[in-house]
Amino acid sequence: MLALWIVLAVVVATLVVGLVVAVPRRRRGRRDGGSGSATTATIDAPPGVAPRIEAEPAPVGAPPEEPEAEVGAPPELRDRMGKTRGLFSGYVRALRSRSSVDNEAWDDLEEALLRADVGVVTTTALLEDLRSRVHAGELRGADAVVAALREDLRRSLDTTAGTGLSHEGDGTCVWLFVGVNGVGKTTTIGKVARREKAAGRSVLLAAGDTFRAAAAEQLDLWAQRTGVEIVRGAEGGDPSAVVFDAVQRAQARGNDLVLADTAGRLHTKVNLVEELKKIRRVADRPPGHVNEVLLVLDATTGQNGLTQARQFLDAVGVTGVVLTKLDGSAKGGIVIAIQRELGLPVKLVGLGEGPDDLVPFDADEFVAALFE
Ligand SMILES: Nc1nc2c(ncn2[C@@H]2O[C@H](COP(=O)(O)OP(=O)(O)O)[C@@H](O)[C@H]2O)c(=O)[nH]1
Ligand SMILES: [Mg+2]
Repeated sequence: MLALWIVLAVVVATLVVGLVVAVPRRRRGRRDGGSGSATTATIDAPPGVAPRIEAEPAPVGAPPEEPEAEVGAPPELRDRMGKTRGLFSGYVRALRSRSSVDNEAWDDLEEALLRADVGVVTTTALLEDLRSRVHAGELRGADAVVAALREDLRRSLDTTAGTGLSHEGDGTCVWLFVGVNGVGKTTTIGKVARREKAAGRSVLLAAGDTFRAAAAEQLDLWAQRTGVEIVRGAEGGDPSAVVFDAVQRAQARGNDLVLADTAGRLHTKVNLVEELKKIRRVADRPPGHVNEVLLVLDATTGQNGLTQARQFLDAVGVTGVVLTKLDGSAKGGIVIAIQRELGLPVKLVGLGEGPDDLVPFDADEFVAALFE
């Protein structure tokens, strides 16, 4: 009996020791993410909050950090636009099941467009046109109205087709990223750097958001992740000087492209606009030339984003929009409002926080995602 108790005690003790050793190992493995890379930093900053940076300390004598592996397959717009699609396609299905297009049907369609944040101006214009075509006998029945709306939306996005990002010109090409705090400028720069590098271009990042030290650190992490160079300045320093240095460095090193981050907030609004104008002027001086000024807008803010956009438009000559967080928003209709009300092409769309979650905007895919 005593022998049996001793055997049992030994077995239990072995199990306990095994667990104590195994659990921390498993936790550590998860934090490493199994990427095999020394770069394990993650950024998880809600808008306006300094990013939380968690990094495994590199062991002494460890090899230099390797940038992340190959660019992965881009996400599908349709898969990531679940919220907008769920909302919009539900209304469209209900409309199709109606025997006639009565007042209630028009109200439902209006509600669908407004809830998807297409905006009052654009919604009114689209529906007035459809109504008059129904009255003229040109469109008969709900299916025809839905098909016509789809075609109208597709056509209103036509001007965005084929508007890629420009690399033209001699010297150092600069793309500036502007927009209010928290919309996703820094994250987008990281993703763009990765895409451009994968396309064979040599990229240099300019940490032009000198408002907070954390902003440059966040960009630095993206530089490490993507294996590109970065030029940083001091916190509170002159952002134009950082961008100027970056262009000089890029010219000296033969980089093809400078991606310049900017602050979304200074101490006053007037200063921000003036500062952005200055950055643009400095970046545009030979050997630099600004080919793109990309206004980054957060899709979850919907129509408020348009108000922000107008302030930047007048100041810095925006060439296109990057619409971020379309994955988390039911307000994807903002794409249509941006195009129709601001006359700006949406060039890129952010579909998540990961390094590959950025795709060129495709009007056909977008409209199909809304209706199917
Ligand atoms: N879901 C989602 N989150 C995003 C996207 N783009 C950026 N974010 C997140 O938005 C937050 C703010 O981004 P950040 O780049 O710091 O914004 P910035 O202040 O404009 O530079 C971060 O938590 C990002 O991970 C996107 O396309 N989808
Ligand atoms: Mg930033």
